[in-house]
Amino acid sequence: MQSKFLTGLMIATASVASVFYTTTASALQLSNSMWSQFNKYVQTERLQLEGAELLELDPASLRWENGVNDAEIYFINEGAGFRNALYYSVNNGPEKLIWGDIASPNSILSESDGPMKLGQGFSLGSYQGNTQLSLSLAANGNKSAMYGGVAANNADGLQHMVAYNVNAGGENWVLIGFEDLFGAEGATGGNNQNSDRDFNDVVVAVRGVKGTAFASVPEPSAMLALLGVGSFLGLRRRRQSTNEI
Ligand SMILES: [Ca+2]
Ligand SMILES: [Ca+2]
Ligand SMILES: [Ca+2]
Repeated sequence: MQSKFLTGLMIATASVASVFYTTTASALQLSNSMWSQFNKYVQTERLQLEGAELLELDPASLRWENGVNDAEIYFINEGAGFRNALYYSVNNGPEKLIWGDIASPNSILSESDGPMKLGQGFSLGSYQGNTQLSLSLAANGNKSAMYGGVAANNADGLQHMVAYNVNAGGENWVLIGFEDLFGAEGATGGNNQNSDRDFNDVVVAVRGVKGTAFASVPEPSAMLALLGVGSFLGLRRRRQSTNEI
């Protein structure tokens, strides 16, 4: 009798433990210190991510990194008025939802009813071998306005995603920023949305992926600003004018 009771109790405890484990595993969350290591690159609204020391990656080149366990994506911040959604696809397969309403009471363009917590994570699963990862943003949750890492596939023909290699906590991560507005910077009329091209509308950090360094320079002025060359030139100009005086 007593042993039956104990067995029952042990089974009950085991099921509680497994439920608890499952819940814990799905509630991925970055520590504050890890989140800060990514968030420090997020500027105030309408200014691009800044990472002079970071290696920029071709956002179309992201692949699962061999030898890692689950790949995970973490929400770092959002500077968007839109309530954007984020999807992923594996080897150009069907798009699967990661988050459907990327808004937060604590983000740089906050919404008090936003459901997202800064640093919250999502498991993208476990893969082996050379597996392509694609992320795409549905602007304001609209799947007919999807923007991803291949410029030619975007409705305005422009790049809407930037990716950087970041070493944090002794691991390689990829920091990714999305632009959610259609069209060139400041363009109006037609489908254009007076975009700021700040690429901070959704910012995420991904563990367990790698990418190849970005070879081309799609927007020279933006790249110069991003790499701090603009401020260097500004400094030099100021120095020159100082010399002239
Ligand atoms: Ca923004
Ligand atoms: Ca927002
Ligand atoms: Ca923007």
